[in-house]
Amino acid sequence: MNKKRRLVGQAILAALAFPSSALVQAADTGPIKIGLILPMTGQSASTGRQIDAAVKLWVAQNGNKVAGRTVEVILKDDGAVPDATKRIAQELIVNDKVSVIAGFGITPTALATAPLATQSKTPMVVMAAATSSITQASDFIVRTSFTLPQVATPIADWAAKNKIKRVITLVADYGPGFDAEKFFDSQFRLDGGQILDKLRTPLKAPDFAPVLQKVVDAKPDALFVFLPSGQGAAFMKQFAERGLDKSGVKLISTGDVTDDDQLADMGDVALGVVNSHHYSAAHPSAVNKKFVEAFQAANKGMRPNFMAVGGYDGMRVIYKALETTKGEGGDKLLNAMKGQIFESPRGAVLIDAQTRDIVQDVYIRKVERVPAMGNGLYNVEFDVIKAVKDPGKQK
Ligand code: VNL
Repeated sequence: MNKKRRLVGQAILAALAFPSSALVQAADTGPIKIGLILPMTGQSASTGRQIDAAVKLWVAQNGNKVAGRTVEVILKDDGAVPDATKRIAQELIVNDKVSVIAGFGITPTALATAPLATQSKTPMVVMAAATSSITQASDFIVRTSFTLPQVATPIADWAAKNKIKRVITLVADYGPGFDAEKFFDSQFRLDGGQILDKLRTPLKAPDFAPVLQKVVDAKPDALFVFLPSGQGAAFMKQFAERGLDKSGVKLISTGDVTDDDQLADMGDVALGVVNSHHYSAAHPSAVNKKFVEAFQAANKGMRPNFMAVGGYDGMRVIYKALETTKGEGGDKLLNAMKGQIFESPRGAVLIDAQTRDIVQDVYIRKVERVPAMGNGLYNVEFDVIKAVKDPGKQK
């Protein structure tokens, strides 16, 4: 074989071995593709609905052109089933030659896909899933949502400082639940509190009756709860049905439980629930007011929740990075995502260049009726812990 032939042969072999978006996109002047994988059906469909709406709002407000090229978002439904997420991601990377994969409604779907991001050098923007370890599963993962250690630690601290001494924890029985349980527990005990019991409910089709009976029997000062977005309303209903809202057991939680997607319809049982999170639709900033108004106008009045903001900010990170690389993907695109600082509807945020995780303010909020906002139920912020890094990475 002459030298030229050999080089061509090697190039073809390399392309076959690494059908990566970076290699293909470099020579391409066609559309830049973003593969958006979300649960549009099944138990986590509200997360898909919120993020999809936020991504569409971003594109409507910012246009579908970056660096002179058209941006195309390809939305796929994985039903929150990890095997489906992985198969869809593979197709998007190999067949559609996307520059970015994004979305990921629940932790198992993000973890199942992480190795593909690494192998193909495709930046993977996690807009929802919130187990601390996700960003360690691939160097190509950037997260724009939050982590459970980030939000569970501040509410433990608040509880200990507010005369709550004996707590039962209740979490969904998988990754983010384990994080919430562990980081609430360690902060609360460090502050001198006592954990009476640690309860868990299955991720799929949870029945809260048996665990709530344990709470009735043990009469703790407070029940701390983490459940994924979409389960809060069902939990609140059963909490009230058992009379727990009038029993003197205080309900405290992460903001996943008092989720803006469902909060308006939860009723009086939610009133007074103190919780911690990074986003409230009632966050009093000009940027947020504009975001909420535009989101509601485009979606028949639907109120954006923290998932929507994770999607909206994820698009910001992708667009800015594409501007920097002039549309190039791979390592360059990943590097351009690192270190971004901007004002999100939630407040100031940073994509930590070392961990690729989001650094953000965490708010302590109380559910109240807000006369200035149609007398609806909202998470009203009354305290803030500034620039919180994921405590899960500091162990
Ligand atoms: C996760 C974490 C999912 C928090 C959630 O809602 C949530 C996750 C669907 O990492 O699976 O609120």
